[in-house]
Amino acid sequence: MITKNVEKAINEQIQREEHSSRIYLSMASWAERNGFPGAANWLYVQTEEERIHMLKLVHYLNDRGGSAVIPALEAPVAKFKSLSDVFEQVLRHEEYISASINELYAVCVKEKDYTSANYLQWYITEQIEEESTVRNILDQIKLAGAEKSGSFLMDKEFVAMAVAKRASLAQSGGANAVT
Ligand code: OFO
Repeated sequence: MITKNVEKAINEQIQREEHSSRIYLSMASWAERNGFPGAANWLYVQTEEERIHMLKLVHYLNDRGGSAVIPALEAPVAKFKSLSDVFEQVLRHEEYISASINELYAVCVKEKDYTSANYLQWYITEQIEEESTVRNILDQIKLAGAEKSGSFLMDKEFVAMAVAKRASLAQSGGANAVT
């Protein structure tokens, strides 16, 4: 049985993961409307991935005898200055998520809930990859520069990254991995 403190902390993480999904959905919609179809594609896949992160925690909490509570969410930002502004914000958000997962891990250890701490290892590893992918994207956006040809090539690159991301999501079972 999970303790009340761990249950509360996991519910807060459920809220953050779902909020992440909505933040990326808002960014995807902006990118789609502003001539970046490849980046939009990548962000739409990221939206699905965050929803899976949220669902995994919902099932985990309920399976352990806790209660996953589905929270209200504040509206995400809808306007961005540029594509690099979008990805600067993605990076800041992922860094915030990494810190929040570390906090959640600390709560589990404090409560001597080593089962939950062990479960969270997956999220800790996932965050290393997510931060590094977004840093890499930001570097590429900077390299591509403001010129149209650079943006065009970068957007093609995004299409390839989105296809690879979707394939790896399907390989890991996608939404089925959490049911
Ligand atoms: Fe992108 O973060 Fe979820 O965990």
